[in-house]
Amino acid sequence: MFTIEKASQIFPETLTADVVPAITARFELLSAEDQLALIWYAYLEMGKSITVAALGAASMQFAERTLNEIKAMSFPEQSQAMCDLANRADTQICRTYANWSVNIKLGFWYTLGEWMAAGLVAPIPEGYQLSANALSVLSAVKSVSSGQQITLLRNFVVDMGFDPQKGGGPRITEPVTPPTPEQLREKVTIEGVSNTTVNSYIELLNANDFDNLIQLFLPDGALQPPFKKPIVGTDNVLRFFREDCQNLKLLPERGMEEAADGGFTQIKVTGKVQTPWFGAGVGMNVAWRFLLNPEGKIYFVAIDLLASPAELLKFAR
Ligand code: 45D
Repeated sequence: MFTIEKASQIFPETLTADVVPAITARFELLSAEDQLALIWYAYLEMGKSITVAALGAASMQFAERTLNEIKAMSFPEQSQAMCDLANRADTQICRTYANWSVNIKLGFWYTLGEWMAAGLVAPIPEGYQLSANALSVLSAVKSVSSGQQITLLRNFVVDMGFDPQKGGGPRITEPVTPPTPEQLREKVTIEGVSNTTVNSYIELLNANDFDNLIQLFLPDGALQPPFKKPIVGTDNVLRFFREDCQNLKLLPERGMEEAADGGFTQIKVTGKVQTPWFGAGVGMNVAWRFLLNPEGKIYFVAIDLLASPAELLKFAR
């Protein structure tokens, strides 16, 4: 029978963007100053072709106290606070930061970036020279596709802060917005796949209807986000949906389905995903690899960030 471990190996020919964890690992070895400057340069460079959207003001209120605290500091103190985050130092701000959900962290940096550009927060020093290693990481970042670049930026940011054994306090997350009303939901069609569970998965996630979405999963089912370990079980998967999956746009294109052991069905779908941060400006090339039990419940689904657009068409038999 299937285990999560075995399930995660379905469709082994799928090539994922391994440059992302490789570049992230090299980034982590840089000094805090280099990290901040590198992100700044990468962000400026990307800003020429894609724009970041500030998410709702409502979601920013969770970082507001910390942002105002930083705004009130002197420039050297601000630089220190940002270096502390990159250094994962044990400070109050770093502990607060560690408890925030991904989107709150991104919104916090988005605001700091705006303030740096506006002269309200200490800029990267004029003429700052990146180390040779940092220059090489920066050129690696510039060389990958926009979907891979935004994944890198997100990776750089999420692991900052100080986390005394995962969260010294309660997790701070944005409120869950109500699901899209039925009449405004969009139906999807996927070339080569006609499976009600898969279609419902896409439609319910696009509608932020997480309570119904979780019903598609077996109680011990799992979801594996790109470059992560599987998240297992109803409570954990539902929490992940509520915290990290609001307002995504899944645009599946094509796929294939085939029988697997024990009456299970394995289905691979490829297509694009847009994040609310960049909207239609960045379409990430992804694959969904589903394993459904004989009753059509999801035992496992992996979401992979693909190595190249060619992977969108690859369905080896
Ligand atoms: O340090 O089916 C400055 C799942 C300089 C769910 C800065 C999914 C200093 C199931 C510029 C100020 C979620 C898995 C920093 C599907 C400094 C499912 C600022 C997939 C840090 C499909 C930097 C969803 C800033 C996917 C502001 C694949 C950086 C979603 C901002 C992917 C970076 C979403 C931002 C991604 C990055 C979003 C906003 C990769 C956003 C990335």
